[in-house]
Amino acid sequence: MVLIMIKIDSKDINFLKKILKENKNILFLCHHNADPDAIGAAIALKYLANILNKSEDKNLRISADSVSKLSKNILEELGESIEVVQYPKLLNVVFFVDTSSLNQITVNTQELKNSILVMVDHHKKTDLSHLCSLSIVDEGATSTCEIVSEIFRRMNICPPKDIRVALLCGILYDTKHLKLAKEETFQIIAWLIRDINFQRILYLLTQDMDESKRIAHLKACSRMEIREVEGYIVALSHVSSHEASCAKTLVSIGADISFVVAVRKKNREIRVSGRCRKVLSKRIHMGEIMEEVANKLDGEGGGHREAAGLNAQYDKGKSKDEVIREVLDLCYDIFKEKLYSSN
Ligand SMILES: [Mn+2]
Repeated sequence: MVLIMIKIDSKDINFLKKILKENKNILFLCHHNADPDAIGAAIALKYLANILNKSEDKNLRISADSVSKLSKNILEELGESIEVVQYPKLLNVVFFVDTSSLNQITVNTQELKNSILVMVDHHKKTDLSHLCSLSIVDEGATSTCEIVSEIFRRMNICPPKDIRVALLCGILYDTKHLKLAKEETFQIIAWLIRDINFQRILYLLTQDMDESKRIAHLKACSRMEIREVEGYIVALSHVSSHEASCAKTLVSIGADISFVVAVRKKNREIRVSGRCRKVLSKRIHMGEIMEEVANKLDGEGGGHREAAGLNAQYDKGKSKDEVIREVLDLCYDIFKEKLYSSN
């Protein structure tokens, strides 16, 4: 069997080994709202640093300015902790884990130049990688955890069970429970999963939806207005928060296209989120619709073919109901226009 694996330059593997062996003060930085991929990769890299460096007085830390709820569950389950702090104290070596640019972290940028910088990531490279002495970046990898697993495999080190659980969580999370997995993802999973119950990993990655989100979904449904254009079902609704998730829900339960408005009087802000089915996205582009609606509202909008949104200022001269009505009508009209012109 030919093993298809992520390609990492042997020179890079050796250089990484050298950095970890020779440095005992290392900070592993994760991006804002650190997700299971960032957390899993950082935990595993810290473990690697710990076994490669023999000093007694090591200082190996993981830090992020915020951590997602799911990541907190995983950390708790594995008995790991990370420091949640802005402007962490920088150490001799600083790793950017699952992080491609400086706007994803809160650090003292000036002080960074006193450290050896290393990047391990799977996003598109940015200028930050030029500042790094070593960047192990593979845009083709589904997750940073997949890259880190491959680093272990190439170094011939099989990490202990807890570390493999952390890596599997990251891979499962970033591949949307394997929907985005590639052949090499399965190869690396086969290598990691020995003695691990796959259902346990899936369980670690499930969480109850917030009550506020569930209520918003239900309100969006109960307030929904249904219209029809050329056989397409258009769902229009409004909530005060979670509009994106509500728009997604309306499509998932049967609409072809949905627009959900949230008027936030306090912030004097109007937000709209739109979603449509893949079939419909072959005819219209949600991002273009949102951009055009935003223009009419003097706001800003855009996005992808199937998912998009906009922000605009709320004009206090009008009542909330009036604004909601106007904005939804506008979304509907522009959608209709775009649909007709696509014929
Ligand atoms: Mn990631």
